[in-house]
Amino acid sequence: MTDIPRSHPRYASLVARERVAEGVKKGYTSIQGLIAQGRGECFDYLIGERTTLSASEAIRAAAAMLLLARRPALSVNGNVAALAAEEMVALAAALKIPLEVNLFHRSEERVRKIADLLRERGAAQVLGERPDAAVPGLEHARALATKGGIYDADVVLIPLEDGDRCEALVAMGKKVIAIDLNPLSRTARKATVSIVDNIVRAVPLMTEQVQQLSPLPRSDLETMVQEYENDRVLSQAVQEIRDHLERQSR
Ligand code: PTJ
Repeated sequence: MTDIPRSHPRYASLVARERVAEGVKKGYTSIQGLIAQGRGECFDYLIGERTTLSASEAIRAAAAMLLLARRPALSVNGNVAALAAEEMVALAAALKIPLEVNLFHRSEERVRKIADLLRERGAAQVLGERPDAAVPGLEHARALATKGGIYDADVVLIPLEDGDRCEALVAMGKKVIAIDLNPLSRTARKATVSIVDNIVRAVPLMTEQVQQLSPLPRSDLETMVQEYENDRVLSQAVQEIRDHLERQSR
């Protein structure tokens, strides 16, 4: 990786870019992942490269939803592996659940490399290498899922996803938590809880929330989930971008 000095004003963003480029070189991130990263960087810039109030609210609701779930699942693709492998392993450990590799541009080699990377970073169990079910309504290999994982889950976390799979999972009756820097994306619009934040910031905050909320009674968690309104939170995310741009252009 290119050596980025910590003093560089765009340190975090440049390190993330290097990680995705490294993922492509090592063969676990798709070449298309570079374009997704560029789009993400642009939205992160508009948001102000911080976790906004609306994102914090979504993160809290997502943590409550994961704790209430009968069978939660966490999906990992090539960009997620490059940017937040350790952080996803920590979230899975806090929830005591496996991670599942689930790819848009699927190749068996990439699935294996991502699973190996997650195990290297300490994952106790990784699903996705031997899918035995398919999400209805999706064509081709991206429908592949695992029984006991995403296929049977009642709540699924899908970071950096495309809208089709989000919609298909919702159509199966699942609650879907998205992490997507674009508040206007189809994924963000279709998900049950949309976290408009960079995965690099959002996942550690989710793990923190899972740890903080886990001692609470179920009724408190249920109230948090019931009070959460995704449309309102997404409108707030757009307003936060507007406000940020206004401050910057003064
Ligand atoms: O590894 P694969 O084959 O499963 O492919 C993964 C990608 C990400 C290439 C694939 O899912 C894809 O093409 O996704 P999209 O349709 O480009 O959507 C990705 C979304 O994630 C976009 O809305 C981006 O703005 C957003 N995004 C990109 N980087 C980040 C992000 N959101 C949060 N944090 C990021 N770092």
